[in-house]
Amino acid sequence: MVVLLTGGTGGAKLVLGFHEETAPEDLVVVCNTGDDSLVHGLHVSPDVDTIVYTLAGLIDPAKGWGIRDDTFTVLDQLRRLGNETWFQLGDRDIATHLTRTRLLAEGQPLSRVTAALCGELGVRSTVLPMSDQRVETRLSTSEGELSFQEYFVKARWQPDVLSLRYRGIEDSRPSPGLLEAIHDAVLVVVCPSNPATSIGPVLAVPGVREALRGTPAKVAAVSPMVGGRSFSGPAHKLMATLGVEASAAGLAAAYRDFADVLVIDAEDRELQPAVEQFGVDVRATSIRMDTLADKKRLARELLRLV
Ligand code: FO1
Repeated sequence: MVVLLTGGTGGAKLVLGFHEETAPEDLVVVCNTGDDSLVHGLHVSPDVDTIVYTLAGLIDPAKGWGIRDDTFTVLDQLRRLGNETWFQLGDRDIATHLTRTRLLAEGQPLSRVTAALCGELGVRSTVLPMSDQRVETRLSTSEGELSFQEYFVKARWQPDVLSLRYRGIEDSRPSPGLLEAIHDAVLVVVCPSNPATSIGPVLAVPGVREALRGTPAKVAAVSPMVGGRSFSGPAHKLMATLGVEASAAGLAAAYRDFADVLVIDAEDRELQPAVEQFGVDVRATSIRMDTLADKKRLARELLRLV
């Protein structure tokens, strides 16, 4: 069994590579839920949905989130009715949020709701939200305190971030089966997702970090950046909130207590000694995942570690 810890778009590329290269039933994908938001009264779980849509073959490949060829009739009407519409919800995507919101209101935990959505959409891998309890990433910025989506989508990650916290994390518990999956896996992969806002919340759920330290599985992390800049999004800008520099070496510092190996881009090869000084092994290879072939090749390289 392979366990993948991930956020949304960046991590989903590697998740798809694994999905193509292994039996889908052997994959457990653990998703960040710190980005979850209530939008027009609906519970939106962007990272969970990005993974589910990716594995169901529904993802919009251009945006990396939402459903391919979706329409926006509901959003247009919401705008007409005077609602804020900076968060783009497609019509088919809204069907997911309506279903999730109803099932949650009926008392089902998010993990069970996610399993039900996976079942209906034909996803055979296990997709686990990190926790059934509500955790919300809050950023203290030059423009005041913002939720993740207010920072990322509405403010286009322009405000300076002074600090961040995961509201509710102390009272959260890992989703049922999450710690067992980490313990029973042969390989755990930390996907190339934002270490502060995507992986950080997953690691902060009580018990997860300890499980990663204690597992007999090989634990590998893939860098989300090259040359000190992220492939997409603000990962490099937010590394300082973890107290580390924006580089592969900073990532090694952040993950050193549980990572056996860090996969960095060949262009960052000169950082190998700086990573190794944290006691983390290095694999330098191409970590760009523009094509399906790239995603599969990187998954194969990671599988070869075990
Ligand atoms: N990202 C955007 O940049 N703009 C949007 O309007 C937007 C809407 C959206 C709706 C549903 C969903 O599942 C994801 C959506 N995303 C949007 C992506 C999301 O904000 C981020 O990719 C993740 O939260 C970061 O991992």
